[in-house]
Amino acid sequence: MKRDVKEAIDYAVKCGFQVHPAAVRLLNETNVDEVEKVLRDIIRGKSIDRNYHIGLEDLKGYLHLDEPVSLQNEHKILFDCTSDITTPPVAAGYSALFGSRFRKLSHIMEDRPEYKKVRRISAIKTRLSERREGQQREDAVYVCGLVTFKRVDEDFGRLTIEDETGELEGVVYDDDKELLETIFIDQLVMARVDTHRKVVFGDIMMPDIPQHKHNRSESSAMVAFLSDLHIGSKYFMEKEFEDFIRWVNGAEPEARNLRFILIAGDVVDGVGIFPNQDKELVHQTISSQLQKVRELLEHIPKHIKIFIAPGNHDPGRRALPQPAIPVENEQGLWEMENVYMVGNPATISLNGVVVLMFHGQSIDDIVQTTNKMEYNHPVPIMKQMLKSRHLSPIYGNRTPIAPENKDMMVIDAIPDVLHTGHVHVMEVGKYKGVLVVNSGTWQSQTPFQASVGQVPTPCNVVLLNLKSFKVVVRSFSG
Ligand code: D5M
Ligand code: FE
Ligand code: ZN
Repeated sequence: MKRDVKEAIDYAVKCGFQVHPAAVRLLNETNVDEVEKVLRDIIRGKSIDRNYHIGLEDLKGYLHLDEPVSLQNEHKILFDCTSDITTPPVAAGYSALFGSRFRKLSHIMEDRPEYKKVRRISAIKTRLSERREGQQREDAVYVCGLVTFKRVDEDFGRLTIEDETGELEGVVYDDDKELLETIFIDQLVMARVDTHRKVVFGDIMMPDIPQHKHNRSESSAMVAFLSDLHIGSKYFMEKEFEDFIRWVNGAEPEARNLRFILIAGDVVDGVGIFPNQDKELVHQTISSQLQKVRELLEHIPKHIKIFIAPGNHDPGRRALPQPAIPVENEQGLWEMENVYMVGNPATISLNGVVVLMFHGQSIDDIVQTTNKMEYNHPVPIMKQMLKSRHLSPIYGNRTPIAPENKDMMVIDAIPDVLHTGHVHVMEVGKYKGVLVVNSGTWQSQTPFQASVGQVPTPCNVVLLNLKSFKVVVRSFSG
């Protein structure tokens, strides 16, 4: 008998337990790390039930030996911006980017009956001047374009819309004014153009999504949503994260059915991301931070697939869309058999359930420029992303956006789940059948966050059963 196995069995016997010969055989024949710890954990569970026999089933259950074959863990990366990222010249790039955005989002609008009444802004302006010269009123016309300016005052709102032929300024009242509050700068809208001396926009519409019937997995495989680990920061809650990993290796039903872990950015704290960051780091280089990531993730069983997308603290490029964390930074992570490095954003199918992962840096600009949107409630912001069919509409604020030829931040296909992070607040909601998850953080409140009154909700894991679509939140905060 192997020495560690013998010692572990002696320990069990000392605790008053009998170990079935089949279980002993299994321990001898398979390579089990920390055998004594395995028996200790099983004993702890069994003592509560006053059951003093350790059988083959107990071991198989604990070691997940029966499950990997019975629960599917199929994935498909449906979209990863990494492969589409180019670096065209800036000047051509931005007009190309906004042209692409305009076309993609207009295309979504084409299904609506009002779209037939859309006229180009240059044509609308011609009509307006003819009308001022006393010509006949015509049927309602609509405009479809990107919002370049908005302001909401006490009595009315102001709105400027642009298409490829020009800009049109107008005012909005009542319900449209309410709606204007939640509209993002640089998103696409369609609106009726009424004219009484000045332009009035009415019936404002966003691209939006129809009621969505989500896909389901055939088996009850679970996915865990994570983000904002900030490994390398002295505020990374390593003990709690290790508790999570211990739980993943344990015998609770949700853990035993876990097949996927998604990490939506800010995996590491990075280097030089904010002034004097070095004073808040325990690992001073990107590579030592990523090595630590690998060391931690290596304790996750290999039948669980881990998808890692970057955030604004991770290496690679800073502007959106962001390619996957480069292989040069930590080859070991790329080489792990159950780790998949993807870009930000990325769309992944997990047993047929489609998840759109996006770190969520644009939330900073949305909070700053949009009324009624706040850091401690990311869900309404995420719903608005679905309504505007765009992950990062606002250009020219804090979130750098790259001059790509194609706007990869448009939500072309409707996902079953929208997963973001960044704000360090865990919140879950639903919009027209789409599950929206902000996965919070594993970093305690930083001095910066304290100074601006941001209160994170760390160490909560959102778990989704891919068959029943039931969500459970498991807390590891002490
Ligand atoms: O962002 C963590 C949280 O802190 C997120 O809610 C944004 C906020 N944050 C970060 N930097 C700033 C600045 N400079 N101003 C305002 N709010 C900020 P993270 O990406 O983890 O740093
Ligand atoms: Fe973060
Ligand atoms: Zn972030």
